[in-house]
Amino acid sequence: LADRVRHPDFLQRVMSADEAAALIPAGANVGMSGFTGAGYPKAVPMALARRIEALHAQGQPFKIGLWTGASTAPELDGALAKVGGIEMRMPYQSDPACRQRINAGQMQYMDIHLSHMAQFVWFGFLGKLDVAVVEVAGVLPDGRLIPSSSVGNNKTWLDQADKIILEVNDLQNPGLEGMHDIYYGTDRPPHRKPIPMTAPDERIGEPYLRCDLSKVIAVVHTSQSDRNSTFAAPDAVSEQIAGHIIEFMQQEVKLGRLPANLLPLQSGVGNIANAVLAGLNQGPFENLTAYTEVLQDGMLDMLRSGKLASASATALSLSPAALEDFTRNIDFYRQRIVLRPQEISNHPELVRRLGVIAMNAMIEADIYGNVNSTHIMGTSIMNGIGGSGDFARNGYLSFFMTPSVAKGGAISCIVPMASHVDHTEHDVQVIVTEQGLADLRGLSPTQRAELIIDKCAHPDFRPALRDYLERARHSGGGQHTPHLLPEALSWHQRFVETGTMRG
Ligand code: 0RQ
Repeated sequence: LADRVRHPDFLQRVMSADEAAALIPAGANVGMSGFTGAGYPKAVPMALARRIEALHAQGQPFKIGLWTGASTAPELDGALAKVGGIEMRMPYQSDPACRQRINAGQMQYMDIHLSHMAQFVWFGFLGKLDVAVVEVAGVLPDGRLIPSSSVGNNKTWLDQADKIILEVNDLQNPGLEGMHDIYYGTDRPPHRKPIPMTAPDERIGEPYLRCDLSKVIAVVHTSQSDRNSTFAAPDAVSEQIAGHIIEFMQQEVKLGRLPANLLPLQSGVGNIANAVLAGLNQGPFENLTAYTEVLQDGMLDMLRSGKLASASATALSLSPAALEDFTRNIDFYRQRIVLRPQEISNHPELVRRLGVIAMNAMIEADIYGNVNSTHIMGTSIMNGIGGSGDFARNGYLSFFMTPSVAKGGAISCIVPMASHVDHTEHDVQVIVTEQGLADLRGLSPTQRAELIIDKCAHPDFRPALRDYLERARHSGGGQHTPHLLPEALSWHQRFVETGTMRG
């Protein structure tokens, strides 16, 4: 471990994961590292879960408040949720065990914009942060920390927590050193200054995390890889969605509303996002840039092909094959990738200034362009809003994409009224399904409804949507956003009762 931990006082605090987990008190708010399955602590959460399980078996209550960057992995969210160890989880999760407990009402979850999390902690809105558990790639002789494969909220956790537990993971590539840019210029209102960044690849901070040694209560050695999920190869539906977006962008360039190399791209997680990136990699645009939160396989492909000149993010989220390439060519990638705190990667000021093109997947949209990114049938959480709101509200252009139907065609992803709204009609400029693309800019609600039904709805559901709109227009109710209130959510109710939205 001495080659990774080059400060003697940190070395003196080395202990086992079980010993470190024993230092976390019941009821503590714990800020853990981790963002989309990268850079999360692996040993301490598992040890804490074992401890909680043993205590629960003896009838002793023990839960923590668990704050992270975003989603983590089975060793963290999964292990702690399974033993009933989480009282309140924030800000984004995608773990099946967490989801199950949240939807069963056994665990609290506060789903907030990823850019809000750090500042809400500085403001004191969420209570005291007791312990930080942060994975790092190493410790410098002067006590600064080399971040690992994600930055997330680590700067804030290290700064705000009373006590710090570090996991030094020797499977994290030492070549990550120098890839990060940690900005320490943030302050609370009324003392805020403009963030001095005008290009997506600009470095404005330092490559290391600051750490107050007097707060470090444990250093744990781990040797375990990140989650590294594999992505499915793009399917026909994703490719069609990607095709519509690229055609639209070409048109915007022709009309002089986008530069030839577009504007910095933000791309959400998942297979559609990867298909869009694959499409762009084959597409006509050169010298692209990315200002996003997660770097998936698709962006590495684009960096390698030269289509993408640079990428800024807060986390890597790579398949095993992409990780291998990343490891082999880390010097190449270090010149082109900047990893930043999520309060910077998702900052509204920067997203607006840089003119980011936001592309995110959704669960459903209604005919007026309100978007649901998070809830199934209005009540059950899927994952969370993540960064989609940070980018959609503040970007130059905001795309939301989905296949037109889900669950083998039983569900229309275009509905009369969204069963939950994460992105309002005011923040949604373009809706895309495999059927087509609806450009909603400059349109009134009823104009939007006609376009969304025509361009995006599945042909099987189009007549029923047209019929709904038509009857709402003759219902005698308000005609700005016509609705039949008793019927507006009847499609969802029908699915809940019969397993299909089809009448
Ligand atoms: O369910 O797995 O049980 O079959 O929802 O749907 O089509 O696999 O799509 O994996 O791209 O996820 C919006 C959830 C899409 C994701 C969402 C069911 C469908 C399937 C998943 P099954 P797909 P994806 C940056 C940006 C919010 C956060 C965000 C997400 C499952 O993209 O979490 O944007 N976004 N972050 O069957 C009922 C519908 C449905 C439906 C799909 N209309 N009704 N179920 N499903 N449509 C990243 C971060 O912020 C970290």
